[in-house]
Order: sequence, then structure tokens, then C-alpha cells
Amino acid sequence: MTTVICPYCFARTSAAKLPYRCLMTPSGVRGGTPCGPERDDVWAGFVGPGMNPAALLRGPVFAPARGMGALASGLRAGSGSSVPCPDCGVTTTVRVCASCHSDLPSDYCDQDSRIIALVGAKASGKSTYVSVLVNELNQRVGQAYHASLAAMGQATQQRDKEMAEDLYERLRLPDATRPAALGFNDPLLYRLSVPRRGRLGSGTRHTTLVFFDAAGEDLAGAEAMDRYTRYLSAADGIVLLVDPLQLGSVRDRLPLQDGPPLPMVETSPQQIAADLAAQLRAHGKRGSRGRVSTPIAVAVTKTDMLKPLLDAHSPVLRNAPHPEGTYDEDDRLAVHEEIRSLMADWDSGALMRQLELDFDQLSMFGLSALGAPPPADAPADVPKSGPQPVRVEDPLLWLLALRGVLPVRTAGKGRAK
Ligand SMILES: Nc1nc2c(ncn2[C@@H]2O[C@H](COP(=O)(O)OP(=O)(O)OP(=O)(O)O)[C@@H](O)[C@H]2O)c(=O)[nH]1
Ligand SMILES: [Mg+2]
Ligand SMILES: [Zn+2]
Ligand SMILES: [Zn+2]
Repeated sequence: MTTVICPYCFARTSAAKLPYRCLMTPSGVRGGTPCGPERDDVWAGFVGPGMNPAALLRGPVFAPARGMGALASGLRAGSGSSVPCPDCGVTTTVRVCASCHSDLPSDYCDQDSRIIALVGAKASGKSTYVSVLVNELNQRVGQAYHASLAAMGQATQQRDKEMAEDLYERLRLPDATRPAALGFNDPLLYRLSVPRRGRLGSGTRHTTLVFFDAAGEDLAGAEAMDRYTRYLSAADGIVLLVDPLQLGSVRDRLPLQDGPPLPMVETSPQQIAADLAAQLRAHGKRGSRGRVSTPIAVAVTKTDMLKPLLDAHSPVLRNAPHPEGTYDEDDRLAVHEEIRSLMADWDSGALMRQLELDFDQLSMFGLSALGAPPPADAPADVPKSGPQPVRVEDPLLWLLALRGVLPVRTAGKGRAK
């Protein structure tokens, strides 16, 4: 039976048991009285105060009749199926989470979902990264894998549109993300469609991707991180962004340049990784030798600023090849080794040692969402030529390849999967 993980509260429910929400549409039948809006106390409790009271008045929620939900979900029609509201008799397709009553986007319940947790200190580049990543998956990377990415639900579509307008048209960098104490930040939901290849025959494989772009200050300590426990422990993979400009030795080594001012130094990546590992261990994510089983992709961001410290031929400075729509494992290893040796130089390998003790599956990455530093005279702007990202897709593709979503190629073996 399909289990659905709510992308808002991360509760697990069997698809057949997900309640429905009546859409309050008039039936068109003479004499039929449509349902009226009711205050949704469950949802109100979840979103917290601060929500406009009018927005809490919603169509009534009802449990699927016994057998009905099972029948509907069992047919892989899942959320696409419709059932009649017991009060007004008009059919609805909208399913809600049984725990928090958030509406699930249509077809959310139909496919496998992969929750990707995005963590990193304040101003490490999380929001910029997600927006540029989505754009790249839609364009260059999508083309290489014949894949497509679609935003699911109105909230994600709206945010994508606003972020893309800011970054690509108005050339404005995102504002600092608001901390959870100021209100609920919606997760970003996408449907990734990749052609199926190999023995299983052709067709398309759909995977729901759930990203959560938290504010850096909400990940800055064990206590703050607690709020995200359910999200972190539901994650199939973690992307930890490390801002090299917040590392003391990198700051010391960078030649004085007339770039934008260096960011403030926030929580160290080592601290974030240690807190994260403690959280995950406490929630049963134990792998071998006391390490955490959730795979972690650790990506050094803003590599455009590191050019003076890198060899001109460094693999970090160019995009991954994606030969014939496969994930190139040797290319990943080259980048992993390069970042590992740079880190050994920067912090005597302290972060790397900590990660190796804490995580079973780990890979290092280097990326630049913008491709160049923001202009010195306008530090809140994207470089004039627009974002020219380098390697933004690598961490996510590695996590997806680990889960068998993408074909992998390794040296001498041609297409391995
Ligand atoms: N040089 C360079 N700077 C970048 C890049 N991406 C982001 N930045 C800088 O980092 C700043 C912070 O980026 P955000 O994406 O807002 O960082 P965040 O991690 O979401 O920050 P919080 O939401 O406050 O936790 C931006 O305003 C830019 O100045 C990049 O690819 N290269
Ligand atoms: Mg942010
Ligand atoms: Zn929920
Ligand atoms: Zn109704």
C-alpha cells in the first residue's frame, strides 16, 4: 500500500486513509445546497497565529468512506480520483494530510517522493542555490537527461515565478529567508520526470522532490534545529552548503580584491554537521559503526570567489559532462578529491574528519550559483550577465543516482545501471 509523507508536517499516512476536502462547488442540481466554509482548526493549529482569519475558513474535510479511498488510491489514480462529499454530494479530488490538514497538490500521492533537506549557515547561499538549481534542471540539465521538472501546487509555482523574475530579470539576489518564528515557510514541491531505461523497459519515471529552504538562523544550533527534526529525519538525502567565505583561512588567503564585502561569519559547517548527525541519530537514522545512514552531499558554494586559490584546470571550474544522459561517477570523484584536498589545506581536514565519523555516505562538491561575485558597488545584485551557474546540479543528481533515479556511468564499464 502506498504511504504518503506529508511535505508540510512530514507525517506518514497510507494513501487510502487520506481525507478529502470539499471544494464547496455548487452542484448545478436544483435544490442542491453547496457546503459553506468552516474554520479548519487542525490546519489553524498547524500554521500557527499570524494567518489571516479569513484564510482559515475552508471547505469541510471528510474521511474517505471505508473502501472508497482504498479503491481510489489502489488504482494508482490516487489523488486524481474523485469522491462525493457526504454533505453536499459534489465530488472532490483534493486530498489533505490527516495530521495537519494541509492540501496536497494534485498527483502528489501518485509517485515516489524524495525529500531533500537543504542545510547551511545563514547567507551560505541556500535560497540562491535552490532557485538557480530549479532553473538549471529545467534547461541545461533537463536537456542532458531528457528530464523535466514541474512545480507542484500554487505556492511553489508562485515562489518560483517571483524568484526567477528577481534573479534572471530584475537581477536581484534573494532577501534573507525569514526564520520559522515569524511564520511558516512552505516547502518547495516539484515533479521530476525522467525517462526509464534498461531492463524495465521504456516509459517515464516520476519522482516528487521536496525541498525546504530554511533560514540559516533556524539551523544555527541544536535547539533551533529541533523545529526541523521531522523534516530532517524524513529526508532521503541532505545537501549541506558550506560558504568558503565564512572560513577563516580562506578569508586570509583570498587576495584583496575589489569584490563585494565578505559575509559575516556564522555557525561553522562543522557545528551544523555535528548537530545534524546528533538529530538524525536520535531519530533512528543509524547506519554502520554508529554513523548516520542518510546520505549527505557537502557542497562548497561561491566557488567563483575561489578562482585565485584553484588551478586553472580544476574540475570545480567547469560543469559536469553528463555523457549521454548519465551521471558520471568518475567526474564526481575528481571533484570530491579536489574539494577534500582544498579543505585539508583550509582547516587541516577537520570538517572532513567530522563528516567521515558521522556519515555513512558522503561526497564533497563545489558549486557556484552565480558564476561570478555580485558587483562590488551593488552587493545585493546578481552579476550583470545574469546567473552563470557552475556545477549546481551535482549534489542533487548524486543523491538521486544513489536512489536509482538516474543512470550512472563509471570508468571502463560504460553504462553501469
Ligand atoms: N560570489 C557568490 N556569492 C553568492 C553566490 N550565491 C549567493 N551569494 C551571496 O550570498 C548571499 C546570501 O545568499 P542567500 O541565497 O540569500 O543565502 P541563504 O543561505 O539563503 O541565507 P539565509 O536565508 O539568511 O539563511 C547573497 O546575497 C550573495 O551575496 C554565488 O554563487 N557566488
Ligand atoms: Mg535563504
Ligand atoms: Zn501534514
Ligand atoms: Zn460538501
